[in-house]
Amino acid sequence: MPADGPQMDGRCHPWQNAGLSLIAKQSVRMPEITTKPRVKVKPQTERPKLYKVILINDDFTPREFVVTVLKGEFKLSEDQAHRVMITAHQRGVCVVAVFTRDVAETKATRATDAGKAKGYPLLFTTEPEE
Ligand code: TYC
Repeated sequence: MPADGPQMDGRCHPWQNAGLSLIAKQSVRMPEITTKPRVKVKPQTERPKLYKVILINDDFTPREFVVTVLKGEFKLSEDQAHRVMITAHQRGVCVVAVFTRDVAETKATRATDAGKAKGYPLLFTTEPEE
């Protein structure tokens, strides 16, 4: 291999190129670089994990109070709140709504505390969505 000039295929070592004048450098062809295009593009924004707020039935909290809490804390209509309450009453539990973790935990705590303030064992829990 020659010590002071481009190789036969036009490529050269950096230290060979460094000694050339500016004009000469501009005329030196750099090797063509081919890159494989990325096939899969990672989404820029990941969706946050969601958590269910679950209403648990008990034998003591008045139905109308459960409906009032559901309307106040979860912004359900009278009809939606009544359906959720009846479902929990009949089946033991009912999913109220899904939120990000912080919001779900805050609402579940506030709704549970509203029952506690009245001496009721009303309970809302949270669990992650599949
Ligand atoms: N089971 C209660 C009653 O008969 C009403 C009730 C419904 C309480 C749903 C809690 O999550 C509940 N008074």
